[in-house]
Amino acid sequence: MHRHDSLVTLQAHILEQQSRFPQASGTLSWVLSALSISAKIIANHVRRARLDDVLGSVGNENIQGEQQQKLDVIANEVLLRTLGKREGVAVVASEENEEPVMLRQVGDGKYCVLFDPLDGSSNLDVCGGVGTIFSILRYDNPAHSENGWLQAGAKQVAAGYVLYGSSTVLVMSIGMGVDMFVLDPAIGAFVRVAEQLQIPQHNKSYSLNEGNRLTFPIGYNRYLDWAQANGYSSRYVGAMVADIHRILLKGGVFMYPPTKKAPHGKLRLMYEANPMAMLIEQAGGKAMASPDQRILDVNPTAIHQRVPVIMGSAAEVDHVLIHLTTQG
Ligand code: AHM
Ligand code: MG
Repeated sequence: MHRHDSLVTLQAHILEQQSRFPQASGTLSWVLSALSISAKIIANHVRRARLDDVLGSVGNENIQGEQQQKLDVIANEVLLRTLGKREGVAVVASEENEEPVMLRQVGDGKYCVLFDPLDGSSNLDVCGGVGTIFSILRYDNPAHSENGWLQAGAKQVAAGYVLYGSSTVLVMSIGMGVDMFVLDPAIGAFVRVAEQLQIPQHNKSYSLNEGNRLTFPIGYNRYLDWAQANGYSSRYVGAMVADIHRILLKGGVFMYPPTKKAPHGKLRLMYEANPMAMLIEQAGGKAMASPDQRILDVNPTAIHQRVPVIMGSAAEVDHVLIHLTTQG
């Protein structure tokens, strides 16, 4: 059995980090604890798939024009209900809702929480990994009152994801490195299993939907030719949280390039690309939208906007970028 020097729960970890900032009000800690409770409730629903009637579509399309799965709706409601109770939250924005929901007047709430409640939900039918992704922005400046959530990812105060895989894992950052927790179902608490994660600098592994290869910009195909000639492996779950979790732990590069069907890529900037980019960079990796555009510097113009994604080990990302810019 693996032994830890000391057992630190997520709750204790958050209080520990908060105590390093004597002036902190504890508001962010309350928001993070709401996310942790949501994760436990959603994990419980995911684990009961097929025992309870939670699979399949509800027959509606969400704002993205995608079929909503029953569990998408359940997870969204869990997050809205749990975060709605926290006074520090002024606004929540979800992949599943057309417009952000204002919970309180600016000034009363301090944060905007953006999330994808259940990313990769089509994997649920086959017992594959799915996840919740979240991004937290400051929202206490009255000058920001209109569309104040449209801030570049570099301004995130916290970001993270929960992977409902063979175990339930929560990975997050408040801008001081990346820490990892596993839900211990016996005690109902997330227990810290790793601190200050660092992404491996190299791994000959790429992760993207190669089925779209014929409609990628040419540079991606130059990269794939090079990678395949150089002994790279392909690993793609098709659920961003599961793919990024693997890359964070083992290295490699994850991509969602522009395609004919999705000319700006498929992934959403505000609640998929930005939080993952913060985690990857905090772990020493690199996250780019194009050779000269860091994801975290993209200035958003719409809550559901999409962005191409190239992220992972810095050296592996660079191998992609060089093929996008040269005949390499
Ligand atoms: P979703 O938010 O509708 O679940 O879609 C996002 C998912 C990501 O998890 C994953 O990286 C991507 O879509 C996979 O797309 P594709 O099936 O085109 O490869
Ligand atoms: Mg998603």
